[in-house]
Amino acid sequence: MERTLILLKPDCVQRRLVSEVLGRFERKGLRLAALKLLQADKALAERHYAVHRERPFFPSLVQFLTSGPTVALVLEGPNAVVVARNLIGATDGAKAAPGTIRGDFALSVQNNLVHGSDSVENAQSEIALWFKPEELTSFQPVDAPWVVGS
Ligand code: D4T
Repeated sequence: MERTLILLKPDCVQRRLVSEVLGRFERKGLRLAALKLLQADKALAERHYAVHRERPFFPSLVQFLTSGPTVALVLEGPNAVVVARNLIGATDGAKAAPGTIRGDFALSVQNNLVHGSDSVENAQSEIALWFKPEELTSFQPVDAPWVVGS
């Protein structure tokens, strides 16, 4: 069982696509472990995208992530990291495959609606960055035997 951090970025919230995007993860069978709407400040955005600090697009990316509210969530399930990344699609919305979230709703590289952790290790540090331990919960959905088998 894995956990992954998902951000529904400010463009997702502004475009009222939160329920659509969240619904795709839920329908796949991943389950919520945490969920909140918050306004990211510059420090949080810079830490989240610290790996890109030297890239030319970094200031614009931080500006974008702090430009409005973000929905942060933790999803849980078997192979949650790769399952979520596959649902999200390629970084550039214009090139992302149809059927993926970005392929269906995004045309931009920066404004690409959603973030998903790219490894189990990064998921753990990103979850710790966006959530306090007491904000995380875990439960066994009643349909688990039907979704993941026994
Ligand atoms: P995230 O991290 O948001 O899930 O996106 P990806 O994992 O798909 O892509 P990434 O880490 O390479 O890029 C992080 C973030 O930076 C934006 N970006 C990226 C940008 O604005 N300009 C660029 O040229 C690139 C490569 C988009 C996502």
